[in-house]
Amino acid sequence: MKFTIIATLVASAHAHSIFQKLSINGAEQAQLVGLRAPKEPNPVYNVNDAQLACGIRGTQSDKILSVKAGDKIGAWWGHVMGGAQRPNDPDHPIAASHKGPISTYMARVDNAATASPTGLKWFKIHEDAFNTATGKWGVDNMIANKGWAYANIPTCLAPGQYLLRQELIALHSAYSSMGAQFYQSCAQLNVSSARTFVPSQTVSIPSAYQQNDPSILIQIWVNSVPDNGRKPYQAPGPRPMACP
Ligand SMILES: [Cu+2]
Repeated sequence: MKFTIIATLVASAHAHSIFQKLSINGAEQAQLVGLRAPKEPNPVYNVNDAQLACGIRGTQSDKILSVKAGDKIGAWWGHVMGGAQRPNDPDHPIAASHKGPISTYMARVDNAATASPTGLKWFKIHEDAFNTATGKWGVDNMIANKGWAYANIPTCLAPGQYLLRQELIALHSAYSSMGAQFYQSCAQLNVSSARTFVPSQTVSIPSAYQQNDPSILIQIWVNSVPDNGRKPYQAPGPRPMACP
């Protein structure tokens, strides 16, 4: 019995996930095309790590994907590179224990295939954090969507090249410092648009987050249920931009 419990804990500690594929208005792209992604499903723990921007350095596509303002971008998460680690992998797309918010950011760059991920001015375009009525986290919705989490390119956004960053924060062990797990990859996009909006409220990543932010150092387990006691939860960083 004791052995079983320990084995389960060890297995879940290695559950993790990788954002490794994109879709554009439902059209699935080939794996890793137009994407910078980690090779291994390991998270960043330190909010001051430069790799918080686009994930632990792994693969980097030489392709830039063409999209239009207003397009629906899908990010696909899988337990390991390729998806499931084995048939009926219970930790694919991610272990259900990994409750937390999913947020999507963008940043303007000169060349999306070559730009450094550090020193950029990021703005959030979407977040799916926590629903107090249902007790569901963004991660729960992604699992229900078979690994897909979506965000729309703002309709007003100025044309140009951008990195699109989707971040999943797993909060199951966030009750201790450095316990929150940050997973992210960055898509390389060329956005065409008829409008010219440039978001003025931006943040740097890293440095936007504090390790002891109440959204990052948090006990979500209340009475043995990871639902934050149904109290409101706000994802770290700014709120999503709104078109004027
Ligand atoms: Cu994990």
